[in-house]
Amino acid sequence: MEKFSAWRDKATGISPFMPTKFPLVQEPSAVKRLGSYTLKTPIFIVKFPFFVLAYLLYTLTRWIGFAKFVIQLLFGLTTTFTVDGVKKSQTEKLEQYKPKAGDVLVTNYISPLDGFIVSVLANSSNTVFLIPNKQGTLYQYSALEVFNHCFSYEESKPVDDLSKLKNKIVVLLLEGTPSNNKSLLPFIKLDNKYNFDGFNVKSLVLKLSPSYFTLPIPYLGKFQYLFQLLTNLSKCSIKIKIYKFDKFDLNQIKNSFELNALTLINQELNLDSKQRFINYYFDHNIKKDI
Ligand SMILES: *[C@@H]1O[C@H](CO)[C@@H](O)[C@H](O)[C@H]1NC(C)=O
Ligand SMILES: CC(=O)N[C@H]1CO[C@H](CO)[C@@H](O)[C@@H]1O
Ligand SMILES: CC(=O)N[C@H]1CO[C@H](CO)[C@@H](O)[C@@H]1O
Repeated sequence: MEKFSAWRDKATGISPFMPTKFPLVQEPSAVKRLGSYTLKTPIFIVKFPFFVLAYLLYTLTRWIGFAKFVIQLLFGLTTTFTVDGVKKSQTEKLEQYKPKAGDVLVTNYISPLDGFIVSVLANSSNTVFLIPNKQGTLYQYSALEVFNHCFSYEESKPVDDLSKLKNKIVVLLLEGTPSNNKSLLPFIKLDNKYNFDGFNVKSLVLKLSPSYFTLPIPYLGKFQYLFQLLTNLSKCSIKIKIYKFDKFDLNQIKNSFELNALTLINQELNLDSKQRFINYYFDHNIKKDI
C-alpha cells in the first residue's frame, strides 16, 4: 500500500483517485458474498425488466421521464437541491435556478450517473456534457455517453464552436476525469477558441452517497455497478447545490466548490498522474485487500 501515497495530495492528505470498497464485488468473505447475492437476486429479477424497458424507451424517445423513473424509483435515489443565497422555503425561486437552455454549468465529475442526475434536475434531456482532454479540446457527450465515459474514458465528438450549443443546457466537466467526491481536481485549461459569452454562468456542486457510487477509476464493470444500484439496501442520496455568477470567472467557480468541502488539490494530480495511478492499481491487484 505504501506506494499509493504518491497519489495523495501532500497538503491535505486526500487521495482523489482511490475508490471506495465496493460492496459485493469486493467483499472478501465468500459467505457474506453468497448471503448478499441470495438476498439481492430476487430484487434484481423483479426490477431488471423495468430497467431494460425504461432504457430502451429512453434511447428511442429521449423523454426524460424514463430517466426519472430509473433514477428515482428503480435506483431509489433521493435528491436535495439547494441554491446559494436562496432559502429552502422559496420553492418558486429555487425552480428558477435549475439548469435551463442557455446555461453553462461547471460541475465536478464523480460518477457514471452525473449526466442523468443533471438532466433529471433540469427535467430535460436537452443537455450536452463537455469534457476536455489534457490539451484542452472539449468533447461532447450525452447523459448516456457520460455513463459510458466513466467506464472507458473514450473521446467522443470534438466541439469547435460553443455558440452552436446556446439552445442547450451545457454542462462542463472541467476536471476531465472523475474523482471520488473528496476534492476538486485541477481544472484543465481550455483552448482559447472557447468562449462563454452570452451563456448564463453557474456552478453545480454534486455529491453522492454512499461514496462507493462515485467511480474515480473504472475498477468494476457496468453491470456490477447497475446490480448494486438496483438492489441497494441502504439509503442513497444526491446533494446538489447551484451557484450563479455574473461572468465566467474560474476563481469564483472554484471557490463555490471549496465552500462545499471539495478542497482544491495539487496541480500534479492531473490526467497523466491518474493514468499512472490506474496502471499501478491494476498491476498490484489490490482489489482484494483494500
Ligand atoms: C417536466 O417536463 C414535462 C414536459 O416534458 C412537464 O409536463 C412536467 O410538468 C415537468 N415536471 C416538472 C417537475 O417540472
Ligand atoms: C468518498 C467521500 O468522501 N464521499 C463523500 C461524498 O459526499 C457525500 C455527501 O457529502 C459524503 O456522504 C460521502 O462520504
Ligand atoms: C432501489 C432501492 O431499493 N432503493 C432503496 C435504497 O435504500 C433505501 C434505504 O433503505 C430505500 O429507501 C430505497 O428504496
